[in-house]
This record gives sequence, structure tokens and C-alpha cells, in this order.
Amino acid sequence: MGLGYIGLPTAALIASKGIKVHGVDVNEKIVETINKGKIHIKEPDLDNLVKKVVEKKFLIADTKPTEADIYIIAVPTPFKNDYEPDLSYVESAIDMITPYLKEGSLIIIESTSPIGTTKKMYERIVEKRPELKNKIYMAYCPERVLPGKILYELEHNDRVVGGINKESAKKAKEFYQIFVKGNIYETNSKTAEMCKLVENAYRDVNIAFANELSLICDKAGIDVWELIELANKHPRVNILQPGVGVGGHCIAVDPWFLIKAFPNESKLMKTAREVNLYKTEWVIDRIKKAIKEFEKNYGRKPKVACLGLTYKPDVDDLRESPALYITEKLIEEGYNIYPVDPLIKDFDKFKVYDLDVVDNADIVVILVGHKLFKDINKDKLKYKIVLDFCDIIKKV
Ligand code: SAJ
Repeated sequence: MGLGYIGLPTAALIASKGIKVHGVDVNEKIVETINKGKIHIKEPDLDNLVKKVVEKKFLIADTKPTEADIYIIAVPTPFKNDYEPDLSYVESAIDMITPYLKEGSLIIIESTSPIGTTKKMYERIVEKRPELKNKIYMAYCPERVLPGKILYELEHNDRVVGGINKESAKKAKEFYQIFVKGNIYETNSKTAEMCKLVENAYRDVNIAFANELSLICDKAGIDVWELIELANKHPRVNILQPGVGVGGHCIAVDPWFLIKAFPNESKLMKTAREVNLYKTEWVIDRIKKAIKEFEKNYGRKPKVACLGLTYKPDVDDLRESPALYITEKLIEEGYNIYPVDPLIKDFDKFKVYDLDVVDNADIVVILVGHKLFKDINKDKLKYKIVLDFCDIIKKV
């Protein structure tokens, strides 16, 4: 249920093991695309795999579910206003499969969910189908894959499966063992739900630490990247990299599921979220200051090349990208912005320029550390104002 960034690669991988998969998505266009053997998301190697399994008829996409032995829920769990988790997609997927369930059905939720969701969904099912009480298996199994490496990580990462009871965890483990090469650890559903949230909150807190250091270093006149490199020479220190904020669909979202449920106990996670959000505004402020300074010195509006639009380096994914947010905001406010991202084609919100635009720019801002930016000729930057928020230029 759900053929997005997680559901589609999972469906295709399972189908590639010779298991018939009936993939469901409420979006008719997505269903049509997949049934043609094509994909609607960007992920390396996924197109070939989907083409192969659709041609062999192991994967069929549909807007409605059908009777099956195992149901996997991989729909989004966004948050509503005020960061309250929105479970409506999960509930709707559960409601769609409920009429098809039978004794012995196994239901697995992979969607990131607040603690207690799997049990709640079990109760939702047995309320409508009381005859299935204690007769179905239900488990939570968080996905852990990294966009850009999804197919490899789906197969090789360790997994945690949390059952509403021991039998459910065991059944879910047996199923994942068909296509997962990593270890599979059994636990209860609450622990598995929290495990997903904790993994991403952990990364958010660690990135916030790096971003906070970048703010301190800026004031103290210290190169934060050199500092981190040196501090990381300590055998028990491993600081992450500062950037223009935290993007993507997970790390900036998942901590809120914990913060909202445990506001008094999650002060560190909340502050980390605030630090990471603030870093993006700080970057905007920095760019505006540089523009103002240029105007004061040269009496004209500068041309500003903004390099990188994606949510992180070397992917073509724009979801919740702070670099895109920064660029859009500056364009909206009427600055002379020339966005550049060699990984983004066919963008309809504004024109995306080639890297050559750097030649004519007065200010060059690096928002995303794509490897491709290492091709920039350093001599060309000599007489320009460079704001490098990713430490790319030093490495050119
Ligand atoms: N970032 C930094 N500094 C760093 C590392 C990352 O600023 O040192 C930024 C990135 O630029 C990006 C954001 O953080 O904007 C997130 O990037 P990421 O590579 O850390 O993570 P995602 O969002 O691509 O994938 C994460 C992964 N979670 C963890 O590593 C704990 C992945 O394993 C999860 O499956 C995924 O979230 C998810 O779907 O939850």
C-alpha cells in the first residue's frame, strides 16, 4: 500500500525474488506509469528493476488492493499544522485492506509512525472485523534506506521488526528474510516504532551540534571545517558536517513525532530542531548582508549565482530542500539570483542555469556540496565574493 520512495523499491525488490506483488497507490497516474514498466520517482537503478518485474508480471500496480497473504503499508505520515502527526494515510490504507483480511493475514506497517500506532491500527481492524481478533499478525518494521542508495540498503541493512505479539514479530521476520541480507531483530511494536524516530532524531541532534559550532566559529573567526576535522581525530569524537539546514522527508520531520508526544522530556531534540531551522534563516541573512555590502561598494545590484538546489549533495531530490527554500526566498524578494544545479533538469518554478553562469556572477553562493562543483575553476572565483556554506571551494 503506497508506491512512493519506499513502497515502490520494496515492491520491486520483493517481486524480483519471484513473489507476486500487487502494488497499490491511490494516484492513477502513478499506477499507469508503473504498469508501463516506468517509474515516477528518481532513484538509481530502480527503473531497470521495475521494468523487469513488470514485464515478468511479478509486479502489478492498481488503485485498489486485492486479497493477499501479506500487506505492507508504506504510505506517507506527514505532520499537520503545529507538527501534529497526520495518520490519515495510514488509517485510510488500513481501511482499504480491512475487507480483504482473513485468518492468518500478516500486516506490516513501514510508514514512520508515532508510538502506539501499530496497536491502534490493530484495534481499528478488529473493531470492524471482530472475528479476526487474535487471528491476524501485525508488526511494525521501519525502513532505514538512504535516498540515492535505496536498492542496496533495502537488501543489506539490518532491520528491526516489532510485533503486536511474539508470533507477529516472528512471522514478519520470516517474511523479511526472503529479501533482506542484513540481520533482522525481533522486538515489540512500540520499541520498533520508537527505534525509527530515535534514529532520525539522533542524526538531527548531531547535525544541530555541527550547525551550532558553525555559528560559534563564525563569531570566533575560526574555520569550522578545520576545527571539526581536528576534533574528529579524537578516537571517541565524530562530529557531522554543518550545512544550510536539514532537508529531506525524514530527519526534519520524525523528531516532531517524539517532541509532540513527550514535550517535557524531549527538550534537547526540540532545541536541535530549532537550531537546524535557524541555520537556514542565518544563511539567508548572510547572503543578504553580502548583497547589501556589494550594493554599498559598487552602487549596483550584484548578480548572485546560487549553487545547489537539492536537499543534500549528489542526489537530484528536492524534497524539503533548505537550498531550494533559500533560493526561492531570495528570488521572491527581488534579488538578482541565478540558480545552478547540474542535477536538476526540467524545473518549472524558475530557470536553472549552467555552471558557466558563475563567470558573470559577482557573488557565488554554495548551498549544496555536489561533487560536480569541484570542477569550478578556482581562478574564476578570485575576484568574486564567495559564500561557501559547504566547504567545497577549499577542496577545489
Ligand atoms: N546533513 C548535514 N550534515 C551532515 C549530514 C546531513 O547537514 O553531516 C543534512 C543533509 O544535507 C540533508 C539532511 O541532513 O539536508 C538529511 O540528510 P541525510 O543524508 O542525513 O539523511 P536522509 O534524509 O537522506 O535519510 C535519513 C537516513 N537516516 C539516518 O541516517 C539516521 C536514512 O537512513 C533513513 O532511512 C531516512 O532518513 C528515512 O527515510 O527516514
